[in-house]
Amino acid sequence: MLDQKGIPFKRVDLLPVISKVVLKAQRFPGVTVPALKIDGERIQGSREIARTLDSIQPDPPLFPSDPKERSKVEEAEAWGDEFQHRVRQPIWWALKRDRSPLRSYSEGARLGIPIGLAVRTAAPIVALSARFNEATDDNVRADLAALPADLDRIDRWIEEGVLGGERLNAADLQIAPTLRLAMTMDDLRPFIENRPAGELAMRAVPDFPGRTPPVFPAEWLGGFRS
Ligand SMILES: N[C@@H](CCC(=O)N[C@@H](CS)C(=O)NCC(=O)O)C(=O)O
Repeated sequence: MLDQKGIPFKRVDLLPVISKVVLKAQRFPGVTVPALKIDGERIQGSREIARTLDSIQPDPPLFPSDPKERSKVEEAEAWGDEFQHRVRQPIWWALKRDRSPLRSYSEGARLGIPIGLAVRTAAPIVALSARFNEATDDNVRADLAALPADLDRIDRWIEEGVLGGERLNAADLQIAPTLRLAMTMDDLRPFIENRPAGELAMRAVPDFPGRTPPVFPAEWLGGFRS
C-alpha cells in the first residue's frame, strides 16, 4: 500500500510471538502485525492502515470513489481478512511437522538478528504459533476442503472487476498476499498458479520468500481434484 502511494518507509520484520511483546513495548494498542507508525500516529490492522493512508494521501486511492463499487471492494477486503486464516493454519501445521523450510521463508527478512540464529531457535515459536492459530488436523483438513470454493470466489471477483483492476485496490492487497503464501506450498501451488487468482497474486506480490515441499495427506487435497 505504501509502495503504491509512493510513500517512503522503513520496514521492520518481527518474529511471530515476539512481535506481541515488541508491539506492546512500542505502545501499539493491539498485538498484531502489520503495524505502522506514521505522522506520529500508531496504526494497526491492514484495513485500518488502508483507510488511514487514503486519508493522509488520497492519490492514488486504495478504494473506488463510486459508493457501490467501494462497498464491493470493502466486502472483498473484509472477506480477505478472514481468508488469511485458511492458509495460515496449513502453513503452521506444516512447519510444526518439519521446520526445515523455515529458512527459506526468512530470506530477506529484516529481523535485527542473524537469520540462522532465528531459525535455530524457532522451535518454541513454531509450536506456540501453531497453537495460537489452532492449526489442528481437523482445522487444516477443513481449510483445504474449503480452499477450492474460495479460489472460485476470488476468480469471480476478478471477472466482475472487483479485484484485479488496472490499479490494485485495498482488497487486492489484502487477498493477494494470502494467495501468495498459499503458493509457497508445493501441495497448493499447481491448483492456484494457472488461474486468475494466481495471476493476481503474482502481479501484486511478485517476490514472496519461502517454499514448503509436499506435506499434506493426499486425501486432504481431494477437493482440488474433484
Ligand atoms: N490482516 C490482518 C492481520 C492481523 C493478524 O492476524 N496478524 C497476525 C500475523 S498474520 C499476528 O500479528 N498475530 C500475532 C502473532 O502471531 O503473534 C490485519 O492486520 O487486520
